Amino acid sequence: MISRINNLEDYAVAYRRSVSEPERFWSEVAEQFVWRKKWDKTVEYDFDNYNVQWYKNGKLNITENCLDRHLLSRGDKTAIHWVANDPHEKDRIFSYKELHEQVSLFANVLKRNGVGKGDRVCLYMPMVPELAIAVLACARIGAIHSVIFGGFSAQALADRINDAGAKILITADQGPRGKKVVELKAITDEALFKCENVERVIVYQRTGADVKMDSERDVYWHDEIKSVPNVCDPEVMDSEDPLFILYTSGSTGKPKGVVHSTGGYMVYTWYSFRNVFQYQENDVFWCTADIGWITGHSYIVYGPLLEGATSVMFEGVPTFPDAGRFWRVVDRLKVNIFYTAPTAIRALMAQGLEYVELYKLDSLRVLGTVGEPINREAWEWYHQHIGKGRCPIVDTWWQTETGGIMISPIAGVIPTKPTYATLPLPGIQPVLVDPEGNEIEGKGVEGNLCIKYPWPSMLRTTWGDHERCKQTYFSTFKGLYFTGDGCRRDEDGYYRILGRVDDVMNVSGHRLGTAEVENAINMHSAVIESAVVGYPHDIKGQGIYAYVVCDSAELEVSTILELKEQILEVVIDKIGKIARPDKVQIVRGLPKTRSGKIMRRILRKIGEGQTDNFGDISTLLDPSIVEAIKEGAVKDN
Ligand code: 6R9
Repeated sequence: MISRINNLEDYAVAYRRSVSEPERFWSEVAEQFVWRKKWDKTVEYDFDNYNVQWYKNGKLNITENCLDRHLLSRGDKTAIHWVANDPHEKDRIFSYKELHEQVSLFANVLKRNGVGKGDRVCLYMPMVPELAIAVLACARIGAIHSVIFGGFSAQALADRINDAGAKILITADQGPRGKKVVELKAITDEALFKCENVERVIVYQRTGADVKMDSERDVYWHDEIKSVPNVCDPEVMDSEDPLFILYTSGSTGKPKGVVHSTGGYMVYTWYSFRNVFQYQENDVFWCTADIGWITGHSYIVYGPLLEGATSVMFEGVPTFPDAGRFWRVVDRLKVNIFYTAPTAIRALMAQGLEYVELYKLDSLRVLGTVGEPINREAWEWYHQHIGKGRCPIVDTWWQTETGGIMISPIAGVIPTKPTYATLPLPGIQPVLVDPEGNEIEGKGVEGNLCIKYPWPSMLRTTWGDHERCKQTYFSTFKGLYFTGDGCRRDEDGYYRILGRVDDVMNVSGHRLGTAEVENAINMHSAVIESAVVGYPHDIKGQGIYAYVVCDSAELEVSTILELKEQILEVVIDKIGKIARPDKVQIVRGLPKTRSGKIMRRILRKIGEGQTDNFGDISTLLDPSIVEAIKEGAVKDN
């Protein structure tokens, strides 16, 4: 069958066909879904004005394919197996039948609260099954979901709600995470002072804490589902209707709402899920991501459910109550496929092997990583101590914008190589280009990673600003989608991602724009200007280094330490803890060229601990600044 790659020969055949006859290839893959009306044309595209349509005029509902389609053959099979933050709390298990019913109930709740096709629904929730249920309920009625990671601050939440123009928000009273509790409802209340359009808030009771409820605006989830029918016919959607918006960082200060559409996203997340991980009918699959990120969307919710798989959903963190938590859950649930981030692997590695050796881990068959480049030590540790040398590691490269995995080994089929994402999936045509946009052919070369042909789950636009989408992804190199990553193709033709070439940092696998963090820092009343760069960090991959210029007349603090504390607070307040700089250095000025451009290259080098080899600094307005910053760096950190 075309949809399943079982060996290298299958891969070679599928890849070749996907390039020589892409329409036929993707048409055949899509055949096995339930379509209310078949498409007229498989793909139509224009990369200059950016417009792409997959499965044109096809009609479908993605939840019919995630849920209804499985009811006969897999009705009693576990769809979602939820594990709580607290190891003493009972698991919650939803069969396909039960999930279908819960989604239908909540879809009716949304309808009763005035939500219809095309409306935006924001979700600000902990990792509870109700988050997946709410996501699917939106898709059921054709509303566009926008999940906002529960670690974002009130300000970041408000910005995203307003950008999406949502009238309704789903949240919870609180969200337990490790030893801490996130006050989701209180943060929501604060955010909503700035969101005039939100008329309704549905609150799921996770902990039962006594939270403030606005009698005109707020209702409880459990009250709402009591009085609605448990049947909800899926809304028939066009293949190109938006399915969701997910905000992500770019090189400007404003997060962009990446828009994915229905038909293509469905086909590609499913195809990539089953092939990369080689999912077999009775496997238990566990992706440890949060649904607030694309990895959770595609490989906790949509990909696995489209396949009829059992997907584990975990509320907690890797180190609570101790660094053996992941492995205890793997043994208890007999997890076969485990997918996590390099930053988690490095954090657990640092805690020592005693937390690993207590567990058998013999159910594991495939391991995966995502989100950032994996260093060799972490790869070897994962391979040897978790996979016991017998589980292939799939190092999956992709992005919020790509919707699904793009370059990755196919487990057990493509031979792996530490730190290499290896080869493109069928349908994906990567190219490396030089700064002028010329394709760099051959092997043993490096360049900017671009994709030259559309694939079904690529982003369609950035919400409310198509021009920005065109500018960001399709204008740097003509006729190509530009990923923002640098990449090497080695002597075997294998791809190795080298990291971002733009002003985007990757901190613990989370994307953050340097400008976003700078904007937050600049909100402090004493700050004149700032420059933020990423620097190598043992656990996080990259840490955040902030160089800050202050106006001493505005300083209302007695010590530099206090000032730094305040700056960190402002960032936490404007964005959230994930954006908290690891190092703050107060400097008297930034290295600027005569035309006023900050030479970030120099700041990056100082961040890396380099003290010489700054290259040509003769264009600097005041070269003595470099020396001063260097000395300060040694003293401060
Ligand atoms: C899925 C996801 C995307 C950026 C991407 C790249 C980095 C992701 C990677 C990787 C090296 C991998 N990245 N996977 N780098 N190896 N296997 O993470 O999406 O949050 O949008 O981040 O993450 O730099 O451009 P997103």
